[in-house]
Amino acid sequence: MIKLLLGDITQLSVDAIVNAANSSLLGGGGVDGAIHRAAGPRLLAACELLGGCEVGQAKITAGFDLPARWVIHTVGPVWRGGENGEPELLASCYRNSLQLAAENDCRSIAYPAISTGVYGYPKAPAGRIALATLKQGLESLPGMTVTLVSFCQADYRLQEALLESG
Ligand code: AR6
Repeated sequence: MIKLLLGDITQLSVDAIVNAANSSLLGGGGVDGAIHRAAGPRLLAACELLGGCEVGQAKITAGFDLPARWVIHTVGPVWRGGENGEPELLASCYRNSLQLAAENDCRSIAYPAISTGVYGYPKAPAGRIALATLKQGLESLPGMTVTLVSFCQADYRLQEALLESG
């Protein structure tokens, strides 16, 4: 099942939240900064042990001070016009994060709109990729609930339109 939510992903009591990180996994701005602030310094200490992460891949840590049990750190592609593998890499972020959640017995996972902030991926194509990839992944994970979190109303309305048109 796919649900939409307008709000702050750091507040969610789900099994796992996804972090739109960078390849160092050592924190940054945007949702990454918000997650590190809310999870506390133990998150950075855990991330330091992971040795970074490739674009399109995902790694897991505990959620520490977050209501979520796990944080799944994935690294979205930087938008460079769309002809540099960006769609495949973004799909891979959604797919690998879902897979990692399932491997860790999660039944609920929440995603921010990966790559659509600092990394500049246009929101509508990014949203279509998220929905298509997650719908496909959920076919073999019938018990999993996915929440797509929008941080502003305009993004929420876009997600709603994409979900209805799909
Ligand atoms: N809850 C939900 N969504 C949020 C929140 C929040 N608390 N805060 C921001 N967003 P971005 P990226 C939305 O820039 O484009 C970092 O510095 C935001 O509105 O966080 O993948 C990393 O370290 C946007 O729609 O991630 C990397 O260097 C979405 O989250 C780089 O930014 C993603 O925006 C990654 O860039």
